[in-house]
Amino acid sequence: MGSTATAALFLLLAAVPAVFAVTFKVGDTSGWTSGIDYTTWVTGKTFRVGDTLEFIYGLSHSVSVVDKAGYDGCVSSGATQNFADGDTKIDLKTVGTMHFLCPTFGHCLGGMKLAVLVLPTPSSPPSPPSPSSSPPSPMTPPPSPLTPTLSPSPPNAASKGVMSYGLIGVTIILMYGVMT
Ligand SMILES: [Cu+2]
Repeated sequence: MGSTATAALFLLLAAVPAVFAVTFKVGDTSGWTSGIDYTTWVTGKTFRVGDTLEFIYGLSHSVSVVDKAGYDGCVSSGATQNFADGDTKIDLKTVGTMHFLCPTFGHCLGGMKLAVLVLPTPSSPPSPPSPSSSPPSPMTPPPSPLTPTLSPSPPNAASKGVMSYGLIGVTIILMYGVMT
C-alpha cells in the first residue's frame, strides 16, 4: 500500500467519529401518528448528542416539547416548543431525557407521546475541566499526622543553646574586664 493510500485511510478513520450522527425517523415508516407505541419504538435504540429526531405527520397531529410532568400527565400547556409543519427535525443537543407529545385532544392519552434518553457522544470528553477549579499544587507536601507526636524537644535544646552562648558571652566580658 502506498503512503498516500495509507494517509487517506488514516484520514478516513479519524473523520468517522466526528461525522457519525444519526437521524431517527420517529415511528419509522409509520411516522408520528396515533396507534403507535413509541415506548416500544424507543426500545433498543441509542440516542446521542448530535443525532436528530424527525417527526413526519399529518394535519391532525403536531409536536410539543414538554417536561417529564407534561409527558406523564399529557399536559401540553407548559410546552417549550411547538411544531405543526408536518416534518419536524429536532436536533438532540443536550444529555438527558427529552419528552414529546401530540397536543391534539386525546392523542397523548392514546399513547402518542415519546420519551428519549440522550446520551453523550462517545468521542466527547467525559467531563470538561472546570475553569474555576485549580489543579493540586505539586509543591504542597501531604499532611503528616505523625509529625507533632514524634518531634523531639527543640524548644528545650534551643534554650540550652541560648544559655550556653549567654554564659560564654558573660565569661568573655568578665575576662575582658579582668585583663584590662
Ligand atoms: Cu396526534
